Amino acid sequence: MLTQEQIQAYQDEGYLKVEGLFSPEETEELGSEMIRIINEWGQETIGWHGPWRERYLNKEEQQSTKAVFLHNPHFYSSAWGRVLFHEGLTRCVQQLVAPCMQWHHTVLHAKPPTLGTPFPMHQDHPFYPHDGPGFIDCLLHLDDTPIESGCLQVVPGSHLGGPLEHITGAHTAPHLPTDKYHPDFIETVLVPAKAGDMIFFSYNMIHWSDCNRTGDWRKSVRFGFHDARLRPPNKKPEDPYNNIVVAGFKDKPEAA
Ligand SMILES: O=C(O)CCC(=O)C(=O)O
Repeated sequence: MLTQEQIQAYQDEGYLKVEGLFSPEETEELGSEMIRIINEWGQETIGWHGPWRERYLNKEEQQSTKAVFLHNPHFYSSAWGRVLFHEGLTRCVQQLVAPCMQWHHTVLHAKPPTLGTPFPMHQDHPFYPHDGPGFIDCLLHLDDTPIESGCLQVVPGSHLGGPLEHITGAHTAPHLPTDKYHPDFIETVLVPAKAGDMIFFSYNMIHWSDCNRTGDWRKSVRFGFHDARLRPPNKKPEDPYNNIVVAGFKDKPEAA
């Protein structure tokens, strides 16, 4: 159970780290299953594309970063299916957002050893817009993630301004314009973590992370959940918008 102070901190700052939400045994099982998934199904890329790379990386590094991204680990491993109903996780998202929570996605973001890719400043809203603020990202750390391995960095309170305009298009992953939003101009808070820690954050919170410059992997998995009443803004009212309900019961909305 979260305390009232933790819930208030999430509401005020837009993020909350919960240490040891997953036990060492749970983290070890999920971590070793993930290594097997990466080895059998994973593919290394340079990470997100886009003009932002010129502002975050030197010329040589722009082409030599490494990343392994993988959606839906539950397609390969039942442990990654069961975890959607993890009691500690579902209780936290209920307390932080709403009594009935719907799963949206699970995605691995792994930064391999030298040189794991950075992520530019962005909100997650443009990746999966919904019609309200009740969307929470949950970053489960599978490895110890010190500052040098490219831990998450956040702009506390930035979620309160709502969705911002991002640079988008086929040539780039959505990111905030680098002439205004860049670590050179915007102060951010480092959130290093240990394996088993979870960082909860609003999809409207501005965040980024630097390269992994250590000799170790930095693997984390982001779960996205939202208040089951939320919908993508351009969905027709008559079209259902359902997915796995991980906590609570989804009431039928009243006809408009
Ligand atoms: O894992 C990270 O460091 C950041 C990933 C990210 O930007 C995200 O989950 O939206």
